[in-house]
Amino acid sequence: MQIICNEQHALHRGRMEMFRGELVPSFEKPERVELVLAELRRRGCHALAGPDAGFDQALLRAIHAPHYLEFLAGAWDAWVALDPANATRDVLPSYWPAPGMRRDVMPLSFPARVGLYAFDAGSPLMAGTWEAARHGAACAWTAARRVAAGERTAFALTRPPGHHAGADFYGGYCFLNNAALAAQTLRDAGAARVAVLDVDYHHGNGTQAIFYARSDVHVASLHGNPLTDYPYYLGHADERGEGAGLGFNHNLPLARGTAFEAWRAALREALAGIAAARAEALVVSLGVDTFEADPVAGFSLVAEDFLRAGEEIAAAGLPTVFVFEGGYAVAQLGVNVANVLDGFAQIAA
Ligand code: SP5
Ligand code: ZN
Repeated sequence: MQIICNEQHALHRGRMEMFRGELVPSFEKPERVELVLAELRRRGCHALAGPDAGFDQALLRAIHAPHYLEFLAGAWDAWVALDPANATRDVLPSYWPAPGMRRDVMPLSFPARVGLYAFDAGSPLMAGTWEAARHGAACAWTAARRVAAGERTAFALTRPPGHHAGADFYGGYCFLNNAALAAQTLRDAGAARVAVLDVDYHHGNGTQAIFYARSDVHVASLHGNPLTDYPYYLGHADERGEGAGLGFNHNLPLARGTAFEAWRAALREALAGIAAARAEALVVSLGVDTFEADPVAGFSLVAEDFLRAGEEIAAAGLPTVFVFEGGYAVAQLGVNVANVLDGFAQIAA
């Protein structure tokens, strides 16, 4: 299998995230990708490559608002300009507009601007964030190009993850929506209809929002019920799309503690919806925070279940781009991700 990865991911190394009133060490860290890569190398059978040349910001504008991209590109310098001592601290938001307050006037104050773009206080932005995110997006774009060119599958092994990032907002450790970019790339390369299957523990609110009114990209997501789990304010079963996109968004919220059998039933339901939408290509937002020992999530999949999950996804028979998302039980991360890919490869071969 083709693995598209980069070294610049390590430039993003958030220090702390806000959790219940205190700053705790960030769960989303460079070791995540390093350990997955080590396990893939150990198993062999994978061709590693960097992103193709020619990726530029114009491609990102198919997914993200220009003013948001400008904000991300300039955020670090604006933060340090506030106070040189900020160079040793990450950006976290402190202020948000309440309902009824103005979002249509861009504040001059940088901390006030952050609150217009960040939807949580758990996603540190630092000096290398923009560069890491752009290289990650380039990997997702490249993996999609490989699949569009005829590969059965490719894996964009990148971080920071992407599925919580919307057209003009970030959160959930995500800044640029890699899966959305991969889906759009497949569309641009000629697939009439594309599906995104999001198996991360958390609802992919950014991906849903980006494609909510579109019928050409069907979005299906299996996740912890937003009544109890992050991102809380989106991901319910009655969110089915709007306008032309009505019927092309499929949420399958599951209770905390859900184990593989029930999870697989939901996966099959999601794949049936993807088949009914007559998708010609598939993007999988591959988070493995569904693992029983994950420190930020609540399902109870075990390592072996990830092999079965890969087999189920391969049985859909679609050209498939995998994009790395969450998964924070670092010791088992490599095995769990490699199991999905190996399960896929066994059926796809
Ligand atoms: C891509 C992705 O998986 N983003 C997830 C963001 C989740 N952020 C909220 C995490 C809540 C942290 N809970 C800590 C529990 C400590 N025992
Ligand atoms: Zn997640």
